[in-house]
Amino acid sequence: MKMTWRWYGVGNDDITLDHIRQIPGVMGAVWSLHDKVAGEVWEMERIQEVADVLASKNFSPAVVESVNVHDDIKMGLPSRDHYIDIYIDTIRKLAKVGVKVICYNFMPVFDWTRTDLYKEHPDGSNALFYEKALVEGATPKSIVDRILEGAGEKTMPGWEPERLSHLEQLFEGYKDITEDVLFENLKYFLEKIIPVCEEEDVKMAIHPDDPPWPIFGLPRIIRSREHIQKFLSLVDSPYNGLTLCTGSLGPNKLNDIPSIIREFGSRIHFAHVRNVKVFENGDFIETSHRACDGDVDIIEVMKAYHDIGFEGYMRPDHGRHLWGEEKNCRPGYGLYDRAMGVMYLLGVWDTLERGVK
Ligand SMILES: [Mn+2]
Repeated sequence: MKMTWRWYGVGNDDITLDHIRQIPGVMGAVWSLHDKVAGEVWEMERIQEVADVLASKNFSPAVVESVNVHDDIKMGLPSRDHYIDIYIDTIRKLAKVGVKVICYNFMPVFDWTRTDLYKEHPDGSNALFYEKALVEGATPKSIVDRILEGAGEKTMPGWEPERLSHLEQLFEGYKDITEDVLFENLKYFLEKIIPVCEEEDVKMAIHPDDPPWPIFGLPRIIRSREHIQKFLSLVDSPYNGLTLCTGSLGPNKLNDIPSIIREFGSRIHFAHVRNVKVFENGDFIETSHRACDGDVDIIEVMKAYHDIGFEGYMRPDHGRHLWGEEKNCRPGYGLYDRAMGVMYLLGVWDTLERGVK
């Protein structure tokens, strides 16, 4: 297992590479060109620039999260071929600097969705929170406003104000897209890109839907064992793989994550490890990584990875915001709780390595 850390780039993240290299065991920075919108060309000079900065601090550039997929590809519009060509161009360029895994998602309109960015825990820390009834009774626009207002000046992946300003148009575009059609459009995309990935030795790793159920009538197709199995069979190549996110699958308690890891382990290229506490009414809040703090048994998750001999990349996913850091950090991406998360995950891992059961 190779431990990594999501980093938003020079001038775009208060947590610097110098901070990150003091966290034990972190070998790579998970990066992206965060100013690029879906479908935009990634210039080689920009890619090289990030690779050089990472190399200067001894970090691997092997994981990119994300290269976003244009809505025309998800909707299956005639213009998709143009955007797929651009995607292929980006894959080839990223391969040149040593990128081995690209994380992406295929969620229509909304990426991850929450109702509160800073919900307080009893201990005074705060974290991302999802209130089920509120989303069920809300309009998409009101959730967008709520999230963007909460984020203030910070840009957040998946929540680009420009794109979301065309909300009605986006919903109109998806109105006839069922789960089956979305799967077909994903298959079309994969059939074009996976041969290129095989040639370039870059593995694609789809991120599950977060939360793992349909919202606002939009289809969501990566949210259970059955969906994952269907997804992997769309194109049966090791290069068509998963980002297994415990925090995304976790809010549905029917998802047995350790058994999903054991079943599909060889296709998991990137592990997001995060804990969530799920309430009886379906609400959930993100917690520390410690197994007993939430409903995802992180120890069993790590044991499953250890048992399958997982050699892919891992990162602590979101963390809580501690000691007032929410004033400066991106929601979910503070320093302290994620750093403690790394130590917890490595603590469990190191113990397993010693054979202590
Ligand atoms: Mn994740």
